Amino acid sequence: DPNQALNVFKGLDIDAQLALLWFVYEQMGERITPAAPGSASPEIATGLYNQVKEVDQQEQLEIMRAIARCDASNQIGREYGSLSANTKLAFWYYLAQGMDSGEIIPMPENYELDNQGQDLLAALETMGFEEQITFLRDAALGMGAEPASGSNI
Ligand code: 45D
Repeated sequence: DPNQALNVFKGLDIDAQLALLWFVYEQMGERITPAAPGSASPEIATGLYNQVKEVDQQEQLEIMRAIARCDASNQIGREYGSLSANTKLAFWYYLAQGMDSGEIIPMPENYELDNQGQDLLAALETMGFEEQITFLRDAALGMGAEPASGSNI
């Protein structure tokens, strides 16, 4: 179930988390569409995406790693942290599309998930679309630094 999957996800190292999201994106493919209008803020996600697009590839990767590990010293990670769950997910979706179009650093050609990651991917593949979205939304929600006024005091 999505909750158990999330626990496994959080146990992966940061690079494996990014790689797993990428493989999920590839596997969901064209079924991902902006579902309910208004449930995300596409302008905000696009604005943040554009900031990532501007920097060189290595820095793009460092930004994504910083978000994934909730690094509060990263400006984009802090902005990300203040977004709603759906907008966070839309942002990851734009990043993945950017990887497809060549605007964002691609996956290394021969990257392979470790066993734990492969098992998780296989488990996610058995889930329905709604459950996958639940997993992704929770995964995206758990990333990024809390805003200064948040509950992480
Ligand atoms: O060199 O608009 C490694 C809703 C190794 C509704 C690497 C929705 C080292 C509103 C770290 C692997 C929310 C339902 C390199 C939309 C190394 C709405 C790089 C749906 C280079 C759209 C790895 C949204 C990298 C959905 C760069 C369902 C990995 C969105 C990057 C789903 C991975 C989005 C990325 C998904 C993965 C996005 C960017 C699954 C993104 C996945």
